[in-house]
This record gives sequence, C-alpha cells and structure tokens, in this order.
Amino acid sequence: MQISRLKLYHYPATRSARVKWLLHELLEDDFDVEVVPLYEGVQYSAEYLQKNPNHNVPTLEITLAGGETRVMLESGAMISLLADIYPDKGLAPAPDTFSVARADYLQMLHFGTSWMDMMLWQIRIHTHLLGADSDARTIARYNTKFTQEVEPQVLARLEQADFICGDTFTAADCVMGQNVLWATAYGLCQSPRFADYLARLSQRPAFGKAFSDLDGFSLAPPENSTASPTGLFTG
Ligand SMILES: N[C@@H](CCC(=O)N[C@@H](CS)C(=O)NCC(=O)O)C(=O)O
Repeated sequence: MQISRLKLYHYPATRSARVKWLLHELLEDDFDVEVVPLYEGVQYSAEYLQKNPNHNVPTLEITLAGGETRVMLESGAMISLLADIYPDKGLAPAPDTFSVARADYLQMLHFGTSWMDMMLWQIRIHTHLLGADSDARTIARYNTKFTQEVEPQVLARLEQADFICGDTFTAADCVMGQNVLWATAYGLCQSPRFADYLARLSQRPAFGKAFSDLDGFSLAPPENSTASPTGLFTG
C-alpha cells in the first residue's frame, strides 16, 4: 500500500514536535503541517473532533495512493511506524528479526512516550493547565519520582553513549530529546549531560526545523484562553 501524502496536526513545543522532528529527518519538508491553536480551543471544533476525538495533537493524517485517508492519534505509534517504513534512513533497527538493538530501541521509545511522558504531563497540567483543580502534591510526587527514578536511568545511558540507544541517532531520540527539552522547562534534567545531549541533537537540521516555532509557545495559556468548552484543559 502506497502513501501519497502525510499531514501533521501540530502545536509548537508539544508532543507533536517529536513527530514533526522525525518527519523532517525522514522527508525533509515534504509533508504538510497544520497548526491547531490549542490555547484557543480549536481542538474542540467539530471538524477536528471528527479526526481526533481525544482533542489533542499530534494527529497524523495519511493519504493513501487511492485518495483514501487514515488517521493516527498516538505520537509513539506514529514514530514507530514512520521510522519502520523508511528503512533506508536507518533510524530504527530492523523489525523483521529479533535483535537486542531492536528490543532496546522499542523499550526506550515506549519508556519515553508512556512512563516518562506520563510524569511530565502530570507535572505540566498541575503546574499550568488545570487552574483551580491543580494539586501541588501531585507535582511534588512526580517531581520526586522523575528525579529519583527516571533521570538516573536516562543519565546512565547518556554517560555510556551519545544517543539514547547507543552511538547512533535513532527515532527514539526524537522522543527522548523532546522529553528532555520538556523536562528542562520544568526545572528537571539539570545535569550538564542533558545539556550536552540537547546540544548534540540541536546540531541536526531536522531538530532546528521541528523547534523553530518555540517562540510561539508559552507554558501557561494566556489569561483569556478558551482552551476547552469550559475554558480549561481537561488534562
Ligand atoms: N498520548 C498522546 C497525548 C497527546 C496530547 O495529550 N497532546 C496534548 C499536547 S502535548 C494536547 O494536544 N492537549 C490538548 C487537549 O487535551 O485539549 C500522544 O502522545 O500523542
């Protein structure tokens, strides 16, 4: 089955930036991007909800050769699929036979998009998005858990090698790099090793393109945000 076009629904500095980064690595600029203004609640429009009932970004719209479209709604699944379907780019160990490298790559990709992401998201929503529903104890708990359990695991890897799965850049670095950037915005990942990792990643042209819109992002929604029908993010 042939893909004729890919379109990413995106908002700066969010999880869609992981996917945008990988798309730039794989296709340079040969894909479409539509910004979904999350702080204006556009993710709740009827048109967007029809594509993505979870009212979030990323959404990846895949147009097939026959004109039919399909959507994907999970950044981890998008990263996994995209890296596999462009094997000539060498951003994922081959999926067809067992390899320790493949097992480790999938482990880190999913660790980044589920376990680590879950903690960062809790810190983010309780710090900036939930308004009166914010809970300082949740922020404290996940800060501790992240610092004591997640950071040492990631650091140990970056002490051994330049990238998260070894000496070669893989699609798992698009997840881990975005997570580390996200974490630093919340005062986490302060070791110089993380700064070195980000400096290494930022030398990649695709990284520069994926994060070129960072200026348009604020951690907290503007005062008059209409982020959801109730005016708040639902978390
Ligand atoms: N598990 C999803 C989570 C996506 C997600 O929650 N995206 C946030 C931005 S990082 C969003 O669009 N939130 C808007 C909302 O919930 O209304 C993924 O990794 O793709």
